Amino acid sequence: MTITFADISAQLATQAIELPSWAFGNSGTRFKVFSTPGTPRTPQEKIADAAKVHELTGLAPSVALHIPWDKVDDYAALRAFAQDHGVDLGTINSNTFQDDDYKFGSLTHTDDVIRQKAIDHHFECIGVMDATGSRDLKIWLADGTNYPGQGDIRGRQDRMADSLEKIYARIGENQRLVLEYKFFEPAFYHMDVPDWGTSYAQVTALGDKALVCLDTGHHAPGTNIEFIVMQLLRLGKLGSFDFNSRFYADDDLIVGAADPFQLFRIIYEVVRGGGLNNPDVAFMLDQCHNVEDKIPGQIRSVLNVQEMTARALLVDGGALKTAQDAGDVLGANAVLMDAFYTDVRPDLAAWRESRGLPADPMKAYAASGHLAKIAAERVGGQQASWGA
Ligand code: LRH
Ligand code: MN
Ligand code: MN
Repeated sequence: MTITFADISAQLATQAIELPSWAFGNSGTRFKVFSTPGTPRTPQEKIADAAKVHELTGLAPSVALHIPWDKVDDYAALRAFAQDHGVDLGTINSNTFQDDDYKFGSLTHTDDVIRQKAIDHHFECIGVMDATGSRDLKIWLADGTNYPGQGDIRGRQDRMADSLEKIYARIGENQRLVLEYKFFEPAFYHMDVPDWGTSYAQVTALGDKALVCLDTGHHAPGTNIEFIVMQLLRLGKLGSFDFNSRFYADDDLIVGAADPFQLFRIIYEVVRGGGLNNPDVAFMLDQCHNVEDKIPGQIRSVLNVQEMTARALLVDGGALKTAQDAGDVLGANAVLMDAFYTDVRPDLAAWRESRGLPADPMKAYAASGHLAKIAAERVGGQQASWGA
């Protein structure tokens, strides 16, 4: 049975992708951070920009915060501000990678005073979650070593387990802890959470409210990411995605820009594994916009995810299974490729219009004059992250 766009539109209607506040700040490389006109100066302005993306796409109803980048005095007021703008506050990201004390580690540190400082930071983040109504605490650790022998890699694992246990004990009834992995950088010899297996082992030891976060940019070149997606869903431990694109390393480029086919394959496994529109799996972006405008960059990103979701939903599962069971290698592959090569853009444009959204959100934003307006209003925007 061929699947048509009409068959999948209901599933598209409930899709939600969380935007990172830091995507709206200035960013660059270690060589240069570029600034763009209209860059937000405050967490409130970042939230307002995220709300703009949601207004034009209907796809981005929440914003993730990074603490301390988005530190404010009154988080309940920030939540009210977000809701007034039509979005919610989402995942709270901790940050133990910009303090001199963490040069040799944070949750893995050998010095109990520093390790406790890192644990306390996570307690503070849980306090923020209580005020914002956020469900997820996302932990990504820069911890690792640069040289063989520099650290006791097993001892570091044990200290991390102990630190995570203390943090997990404070996680509320309706809250979760997600542990993100990354195979290298900033540490080059070893990272303390380099891969999904380590994250899985650590969160499994904690309990049901601890899950894995998969950042698509955090794998070695050639890694079969959709296989990891399948496995984590199968194990009930895929908590969230950080979507972005990479060519070489942790490039944080627009999701779907470098390899749309990979994004399609990932989302196909999400659909196959029951992860789509499943509140247990958070879809987030984790991106920076170094040379392109940020609001259109985020609009493009959520549209890319939507487009590949539509294509993945068009895979004819019945025909695929028949071909697989018959050992029809090329037939099975063709079923997948037929869906991938389907141009869903005209159907999505018409569907958006039928829901009161602009047919082409990119064009609508460009025509809106919003960028010129914020450029005139905002002077001296903030850097996204490093060195903020
Ligand atoms: C680390 C990472 C992590 C951070 C974000 C800014 O590379 O992906 O998610 O919180 O970048
Ligand atoms: Mn990430
Ligand atoms: Mn990253």
